[in-house]
Amino acid sequence: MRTLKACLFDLDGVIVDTAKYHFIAWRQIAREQGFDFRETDNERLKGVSRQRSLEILLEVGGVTLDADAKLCLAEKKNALYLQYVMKMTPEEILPGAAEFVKACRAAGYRTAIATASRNAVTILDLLRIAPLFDVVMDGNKVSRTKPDPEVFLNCARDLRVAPVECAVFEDAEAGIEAALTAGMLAIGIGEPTILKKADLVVPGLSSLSVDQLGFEANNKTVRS
Ligand code: B16
Ligand code: MG
Repeated sequence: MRTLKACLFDLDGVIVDTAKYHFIAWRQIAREQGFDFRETDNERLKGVSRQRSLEILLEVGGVTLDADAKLCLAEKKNALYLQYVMKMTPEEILPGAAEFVKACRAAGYRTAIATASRNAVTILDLLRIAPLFDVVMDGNKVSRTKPDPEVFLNCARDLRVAPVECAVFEDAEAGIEAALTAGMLAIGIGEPTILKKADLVVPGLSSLSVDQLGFEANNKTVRS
């Protein structure tokens, strides 16, 4: 049995669907490089850092570029992406997400955002939900991306709780792996067939109650 003290939320795919804007921006970069980038390829970019996303994109198109050209393209993609992000409003928060985070806080859990995105603070401000999180651990503050557990372990450290006292909410396979490596309870948001290793998978935060979360934590044996 474990006592839960904190809830760590991934941003894209859990709190808000920015994947569609990432896709539009990456597809434009691909077209400029002379190849097509499809929505199925976009799945591979979820939860992955910007630089790593570019490498996957270029791999799909069979394009090789030097480091400077890659940096330039990543910056261009981000400028395109931000054109969409800057128009975001609180209506784009995924169903039940803000309510679930508020319920976690009301139940006494500390809360954090744990994301690969370097635009997280801007997005949280535009959605007007920044005050719902005690800690924002984003792509500017970590050096290793998921499936490395660094982002989640940093959250636990800053929240002053033990990793075993944390639950992670993640839509990407690499994020579930990272949570389990950190020794945390891993709640998958999405498809059970993709998030096979998660302790529990739900379609969205609107399908989960804080009581159910406590129940899952109680039933998970602490890994040594
Ligand atoms: P940025 P998450 C991730 O967010 C996205 O899923 C991923 O597609 C993106 O490449 C990454 O953030 C970096 O985003 O370009 O804004 O720094 O799922 O970790 O919240
Ligand atoms: Mg995600």
